[in-house]
Amino acid sequence: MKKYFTSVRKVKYEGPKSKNPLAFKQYNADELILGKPMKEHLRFAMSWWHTLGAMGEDQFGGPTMDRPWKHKDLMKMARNKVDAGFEFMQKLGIEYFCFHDLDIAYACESLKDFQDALDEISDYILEKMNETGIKCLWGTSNLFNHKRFVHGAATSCNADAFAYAAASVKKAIDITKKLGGENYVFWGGREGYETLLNTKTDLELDNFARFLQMAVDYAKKIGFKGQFLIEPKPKEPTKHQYDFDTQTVLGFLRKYNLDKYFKVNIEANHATLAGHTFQHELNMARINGVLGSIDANQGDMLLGWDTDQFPTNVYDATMAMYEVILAGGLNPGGLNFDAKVRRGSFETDDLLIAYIAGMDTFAKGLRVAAKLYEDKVLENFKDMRYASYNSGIGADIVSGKADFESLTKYALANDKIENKSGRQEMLEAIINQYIYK
Ligand code: XUL
Ligand code: CO
Repeated sequence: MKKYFTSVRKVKYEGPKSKNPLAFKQYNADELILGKPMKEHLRFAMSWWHTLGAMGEDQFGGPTMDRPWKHKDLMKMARNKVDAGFEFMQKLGIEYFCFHDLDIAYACESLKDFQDALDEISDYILEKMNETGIKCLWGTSNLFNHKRFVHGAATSCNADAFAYAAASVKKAIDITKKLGGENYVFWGGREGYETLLNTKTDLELDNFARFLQMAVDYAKKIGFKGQFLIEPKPKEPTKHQYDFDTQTVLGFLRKYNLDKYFKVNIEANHATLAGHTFQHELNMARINGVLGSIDANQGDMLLGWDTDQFPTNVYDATMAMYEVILAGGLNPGGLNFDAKVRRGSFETDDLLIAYIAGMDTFAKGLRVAAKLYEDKVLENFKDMRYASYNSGIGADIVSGKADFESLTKYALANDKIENKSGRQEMLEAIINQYIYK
């Protein structure tokens, strides 16, 4: 079989001193961290779309990447992509992949032809999965690319588009189930609005909930046991996306009694587009018990759009893995690189180099976060900071015993409030110290 990534047979762990660009410096799959192999903490996944589909196009220019799996015959190309993807994952020791229906197949004139193509290509993917042991982290349906979704999918003003979207999600759940997918993602590609002048937000949101309820009912019916995930994003492609951020998603799910069926897939660059840190979104998901999975990437803080860059920021990865550890891990979720190489990084080796950089960044983040966690650096400080709630009036507040009258009585007798420093700079310096090690 044709090989696509010929520069390396297998990417190995060579340690922090290695100068080999095609070796891991931090990611040592089987090394135990907090009693668990690194690979089980991280559960890395390859994104089919960015890795095998993206060709370097942007708003101003066409493809820059001449991928060796390109072929005029679209089914042949889809099969080449399967071969290339599995070779890539095996070489990097990545055990999961994520896909949209459109990225594993290709656009067809009719829905029937598209579904037939999906059946054929998923048979081939399944063959490769059985051969290699590589698994599916999640599947999804692309409900944003084609012009039929110009006004949205489940939130479209056009009921025919709603029906088409339902047929697409039904099929994508079928394929995800066939591939043993551990999760299914809903990213509301165009579920939002451009202007309120033409939008019935009430009907759109009710319909969105109806759509998600249908997905829940269908999954039950066919015995799909994967975790449903919603991926928040505040804007882009629409000016306002309904799944703005984790807290907005939770408010929506709770209103429609859907909260027990969904968790969230947090994407780093979506968090920053919402004006949050990556850690904020993970934290909000964790404290609400809905941290499902992660799309790991980073944005460019000087640009206002979704750049989907490979993560290289060790500080952010550390704080992200710290939240993951506190959440008790991601399983059945994982860490999917929803990231693409830059337009100028057009050689196939750049894909290997980018994944190695991303995997090393999160491996280093995990190492640092595990030490912070073991030493209880932040937890001890926080416990001390909130100690006033452990006894006396604080304990009465937390237990629900206090009311405005009892608090007023207390405040009148204790009106000289003494606060202590939050020691932010000290904590930041300690985190740096852990990273220096
Ligand atoms: C888009 C995005 C998607 C989802 C899956 O911003 O992140 O790739 O992850 O549809
Ligand atoms: Co994503």
